Amino acid sequence: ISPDTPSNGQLNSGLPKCPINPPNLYGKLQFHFNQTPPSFEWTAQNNRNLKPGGFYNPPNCIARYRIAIIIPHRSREIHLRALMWHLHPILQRQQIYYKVYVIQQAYNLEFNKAKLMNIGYLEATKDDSYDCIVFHDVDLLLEDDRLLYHCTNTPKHLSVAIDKYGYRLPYPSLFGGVTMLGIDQFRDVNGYSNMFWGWGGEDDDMFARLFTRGYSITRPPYQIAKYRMSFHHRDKGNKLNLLRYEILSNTVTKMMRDGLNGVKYSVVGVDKTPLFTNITADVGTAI
Ligand code: UD2
Ligand code: MN
Repeated sequence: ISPDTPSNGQLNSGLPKCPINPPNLYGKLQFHFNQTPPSFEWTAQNNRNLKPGGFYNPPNCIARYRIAIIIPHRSREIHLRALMWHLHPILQRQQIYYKVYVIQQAYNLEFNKAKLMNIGYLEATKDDSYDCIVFHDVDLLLEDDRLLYHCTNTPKHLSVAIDKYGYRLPYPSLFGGVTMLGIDQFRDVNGYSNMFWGWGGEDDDMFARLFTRGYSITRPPYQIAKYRMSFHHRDKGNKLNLLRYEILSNTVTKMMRDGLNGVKYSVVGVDKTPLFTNITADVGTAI
């Protein structure tokens, strides 16, 4: 990803490229954490530079990076309101060309986070051309905006230090929470496995895929890669996946047949709200 690729339609706009280091960052962020998060409408009122569908293109300089933000979601509206309130101003200060896609699992069958992320990739790359893609848990709120959601040449694990885990990695190969991959890198590992129904394992499988294809993961320093996780119990319909270790043991042999190239889903609806493009998908069931 060359940071010098100007976004389409602005080639001859005469605007300068955005600086490598965004000039108006705040550093440590304030949290109105214990209050109920603002409504989507209130957040939209306070983010007037957004275009329908949660799209932003810096008005005064040419963005260096074009990023699709993918949020897998079901029945976490309060967390989604908090994330929209918190994240949009950060991404705008970081002068990114971006769009937020919420991939909503339809119906109440077993949750399949990884399949929603595959769907997010496929639908976003049909919608526009991006340099990289961010997969973002709905409940993670960045504590310091000096952590840049800027594309890098290697896969990046952004949520390094989370309050729930005592601000350190629970284990060295953790690749869950908030991650960023180049568009081609994600395609090169055939995306996520579609076989992880319920909680756990899909992020470890992705780590194994990247390792198998020779990618090394980079992590920003934990001093700024700090997140708070909005409180939650285990969700209904997302019980511990008892097969996760068995599926994980077959990652290397299966990865080229289980992922982007075989994901079966149907889009039930697309709603361009002011803050995000809401794609509701039927992901089917395990059998
Ligand atoms: C960890 C990982 C997460 C995922 C999960 C195992 C970190 C920081 N997070 O999170 O990435 O690997 O373990 O699957 O390492 N969700 C819904 N509705 C549901 C259930 C899940 O929207 O009913 C989404 C939502 O974006 C949520 C994410 O899936 O943040 C992960 O689910 P979780 O937050 O319950 O899992 P958690 O916190 O154990
Ligand atoms: Mn969580």
